[in-house]
Amino acid sequence: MNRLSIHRRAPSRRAPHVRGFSLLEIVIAVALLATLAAVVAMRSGGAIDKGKVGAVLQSVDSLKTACVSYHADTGSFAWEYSGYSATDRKLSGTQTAAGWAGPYLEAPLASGQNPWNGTIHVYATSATAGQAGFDVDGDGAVDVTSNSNMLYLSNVPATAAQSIDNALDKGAAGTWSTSGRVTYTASGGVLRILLHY
Ligand SMILES: [Ca+2]
Repeated sequence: MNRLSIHRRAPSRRAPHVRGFSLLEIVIAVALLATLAAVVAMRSGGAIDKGKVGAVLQSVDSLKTACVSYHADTGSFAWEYSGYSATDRKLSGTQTAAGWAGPYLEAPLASGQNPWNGTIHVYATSATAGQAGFDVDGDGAVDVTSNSNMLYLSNVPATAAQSIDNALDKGAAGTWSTSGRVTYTASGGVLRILLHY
Protein backbone atom coordinates (compact mmCIF):
# COMPACT_ATOMS: atom_id res chain seq x y z
CA MET A 1 0.00 0.00 0.00
CA ASN A 2 1.22 3.36 -0.82
CA ARG A 3 2.40 5.05 2.34
CA LEU A 4 1.62 8.34 0.92
CA SER A 5 -1.99 7.47 0.50
CA ILE A 6 -2.22 6.17 4.10
CA HIS A 7 -0.83 9.29 5.58
CA ARG A 8 -2.54 11.68 3.30
CA ARG A 9 -4.08 14.33 5.40
CA ALA A 10 -7.77 13.86 5.86
CA PRO A 11 -9.76 16.64 4.29
CA SER A 12 -10.58 19.31 6.81
CA ARG A 13 -14.04 18.99 8.32
CA ARG A 14 -16.52 21.02 6.41
CA ALA A 15 -18.61 23.51 8.28
CA PRO A 16 -21.98 22.04 9.28
CA HIS A 17 -24.22 22.17 6.23
CA VAL A 18 -26.99 24.77 6.42
CA ARG A 19 -29.67 23.90 3.93
CA GLY A 20 -31.19 26.83 2.01
CA PHE A 21 -34.89 27.23 1.29
CA SER A 22 -36.14 25.56 -1.82
CA LEU A 23 -38.01 27.63 -4.37
CA LEU A 24 -41.21 25.77 -3.49
CA GLU A 25 -40.87 26.68 0.19
CA ILE A 26 -40.32 30.34 -0.68
CA VAL A 27 -43.33 30.34 -2.99
CA ILE A 28 -45.51 28.80 -0.25
CA ALA A 29 -44.28 31.33 2.33
CA VAL A 30 -44.95 34.26 0.00
CA ALA A 31 -48.42 32.92 -0.81
CA LEU A 32 -49.22 32.55 2.90
CA LEU A 33 -48.08 36.10 3.62
CA ALA A 34 -50.11 37.44 0.71
CA THR A 35 -53.20 35.60 1.97
CA LEU A 36 -52.71 36.97 5.48
CA ALA A 37 -52.29 40.50 4.13
CA ALA A 38 -55.47 40.13 2.06
CA VAL A 39 -57.45 38.90 5.07
CA VAL A 40 -56.23 41.81 7.20
CA ALA A 41 -57.06 44.30 4.42
CA MET A 42 -60.53 42.80 3.96
CA ARG A 43 -61.23 42.92 7.68
CA SER A 44 -60.14 46.52 8.09
CA GLY A 45 -61.97 47.48 4.87
CA GLY A 46 -65.12 45.86 6.23
CA ALA A 47 -64.75 47.72 9.52
CA ILE A 48 -64.30 51.03 7.72
CA ASP A 49 -67.41 50.42 5.59
CA LYS A 50 -69.35 49.43 8.70
CA GLY A 51 -68.32 52.70 10.33
CA LYS A 52 -69.38 54.68 7.28
CA VAL A 53 -72.73 52.92 7.08
CA GLY A 54 -73.23 53.63 10.80
CA ALA A 55 -72.43 57.30 10.20
CA VAL A 56 -75.07 57.53 7.47
CA LEU A 57 -77.66 55.82 9.67
CA GLN A 58 -76.91 58.37 12.43
CA SER A 59 -77.27 61.22 9.93
CA VAL A 60 -80.61 59.78 8.83
CA ASP A 61 -81.83 59.85 12.43
CA SER A 62 -80.73 63.42 13.14
CA LEU A 63 -81.88 64.77 9.76
CA LYS A 64 -85.25 63.08 10.10
CA THR A 65 -85.72 64.71 13.51
CA ALA A 66 -84.69 68.09 12.09
CA CYS A 67 -87.02 67.77 9.08
CA VAL A 68 -89.98 66.67 11.19
CA SER A 69 -89.47 69.65 13.54
CA TYR A 70 -89.10 72.05 10.61
CA HIS A 71 -92.32 70.71 9.09
CA ALA A 72 -94.19 70.94 12.39
CA ASP A 73 -93.11 74.57 12.82
CA THR A 74 -93.51 75.87 9.27
CA GLY A 75 -95.94 73.50 7.57
CA SER A 76 -93.51 73.00 4.68
CA PHE A 77 -90.53 70.84 3.79
CA ALA A 78 -86.96 72.01 4.26
CA TRP A 79 -84.05 72.01 1.82
CA GLU A 80 -80.55 71.72 3.13
CA TYR A 81 -77.11 71.44 1.64
CA SER A 82 -73.86 73.27 1.68
CA GLY A 83 -74.08 76.35 -0.50
CA TYR A 84 -77.89 76.39 -0.75
CA SER A 85 -78.61 80.10 -0.53
CA ALA A 86 -82.35 80.36 0.21
CA THR A 87 -83.07 82.23 3.42
CA ASP A 88 -86.47 80.74 4.16
CA ARG A 89 -86.26 77.00 3.63
CA LYS A 90 -83.16 75.76 5.37
CA LEU A 91 -82.69 73.75 8.54
CA SER A 92 -79.59 75.73 9.49
CA GLY A 93 -78.69 79.37 9.83
CA THR A 94 -81.33 82.03 10.46
CA GLN A 95 -84.37 81.69 8.24
CA THR A 96 -87.38 83.88 7.54
CA ALA A 97 -90.14 81.31 6.98
CA ALA A 98 -93.23 81.86 9.14
CA GLY A 99 -93.02 79.68 12.22
CA TRP A 100 -89.36 78.83 11.67
CA ALA A 101 -87.88 78.16 15.12
CA GLY A 102 -84.48 76.70 14.25
CA PRO A 103 -81.71 76.21 13.67
CA TYR A 104 -82.63 72.55 13.44
CA LEU A 105 -79.08 71.75 12.35
CA GLU A 106 -76.04 73.48 13.84
CA ALA A 107 -74.35 73.91 10.47
CA PRO A 108 -75.31 73.43 6.81
CA LEU A 109 -74.74 69.96 5.43
CA ALA A 110 -71.24 69.78 3.99
CA SER A 111 -69.74 67.23 1.61
CA GLY A 112 -67.47 66.03 4.44
CA GLN A 113 -70.60 64.53 5.99
CA ASN A 114 -70.85 62.11 3.10
CA PRO A 115 -68.44 59.34 4.20
CA TRP A 116 -67.59 58.65 0.54
CA ASN A 117 -66.86 62.31 -0.22
CA GLY A 118 -69.74 62.69 -2.64
CA THR A 119 -72.58 65.16 -2.36
CA ILE A 120 -75.04 65.19 0.51
CA HIS A 121 -78.36 66.99 0.15
CA VAL A 122 -81.72 67.09 1.83
CA TYR A 123 -84.33 67.66 -0.87
CA ALA A 124 -87.93 68.67 -0.34
CA THR A 125 -89.46 66.57 -3.10
CA SER A 126 -88.90 62.93 -3.85
CA ALA A 127 -89.07 63.76 -7.56
CA THR A 128 -85.73 65.54 -7.38
CA ALA A 129 -82.62 64.01 -8.92
CA GLY A 130 -84.06 61.33 -11.12
CA GLN A 131 -86.42 59.69 -8.69
CA ALA A 132 -90.11 59.63 -9.66
CA GLY A 133 -91.06 58.78 -6.09
CA PHE A 134 -90.80 56.12 -3.43
CA ASP A 135 -92.57 52.78 -3.54
CA VAL A 136 -92.67 52.62 0.23
CA ASP A 137 -94.58 49.35 0.59
CA GLY A 138 -92.77 47.66 -2.28
CA ASP A 139 -95.94 46.75 -4.23
CA GLY A 140 -94.59 48.16 -7.48
CA ALA A 141 -96.60 51.41 -7.33
CA VAL A 142 -95.10 54.73 -6.25
CA ASP A 143 -96.62 55.93 -2.96
CA VAL A 144 -94.76 59.18 -2.32
CA THR A 145 -94.34 61.45 -5.32
CA SER A 146 -93.76 64.86 -3.79
CA ASN A 147 -93.82 66.88 -0.58
CA SER A 148 -91.33 64.85 1.34
CA ASN A 149 -87.80 65.10 2.62
CA MET A 150 -85.22 62.93 0.97
CA LEU A 151 -81.55 62.50 1.85
CA TYR A 152 -79.47 62.27 -1.32
CA LEU A 153 -75.93 60.88 -1.28
CA SER A 154 -73.63 60.24 -4.24
CA ASN A 155 -70.49 58.11 -4.55
CA VAL A 156 -71.91 55.36 -2.34
CA PRO A 157 -70.53 51.86 -3.06
CA ALA A 158 -73.19 49.24 -3.79
CA THR A 159 -72.26 47.06 -0.80
CA ALA A 160 -72.61 49.99 1.60
CA ALA A 161 -75.87 51.06 -0.07
CA GLN A 162 -77.25 47.56 0.39
CA SER A 163 -76.25 47.56 4.09
CA ILE A 164 -78.09 50.85 4.59
CA ASP A 165 -81.07 49.47 2.69
CA ASN A 166 -81.06 46.34 4.87
CA ALA A 167 -81.04 48.46 8.00
CA LEU A 168 -83.83 50.82 6.96
CA ASP A 169 -86.09 48.82 4.66
CA LYS A 170 -85.94 45.61 6.69
CA GLY A 171 -87.45 43.17 4.27
CA ALA A 172 -89.67 45.59 2.31
CA ALA A 173 -91.04 43.78 -0.72
CA GLY A 174 -89.64 44.31 -4.21
CA THR A 175 -86.13 44.83 -5.51
CA TRP A 176 -84.02 46.35 -2.74
CA SER A 177 -82.57 49.11 -4.94
CA THR A 178 -85.91 50.38 -6.27
CA SER A 179 -88.47 49.75 -3.52
CA GLY A 180 -88.93 50.92 0.03
CA ARG A 181 -87.63 54.11 1.61
CA VAL A 182 -84.09 53.53 0.37
CA THR A 183 -83.29 53.38 -3.33
CA TYR A 184 -79.99 53.15 -5.17
CA THR A 185 -78.67 53.82 -8.66
CA ALA A 186 -75.30 52.23 -9.40
CA SER A 187 -74.35 54.97 -11.87
CA GLY A 188 -72.85 57.70 -9.69
CA GLY A 189 -73.51 55.63 -6.59
CA VAL A 190 -76.69 57.59 -5.89
CA LEU A 191 -78.46 56.63 -2.68
CA ARG A 192 -81.81 58.21 -1.83
CA ILE A 193 -83.39 57.84 1.59
CA LEU A 194 -86.92 59.00 2.31
CA LEU A 195 -86.74 60.88 5.62
CA HIS A 196 -90.18 62.30 6.18
CA TYR A 197 -93.43 62.79 4.26
CA1 LIG B 1 -84.90 49.65 -0.71
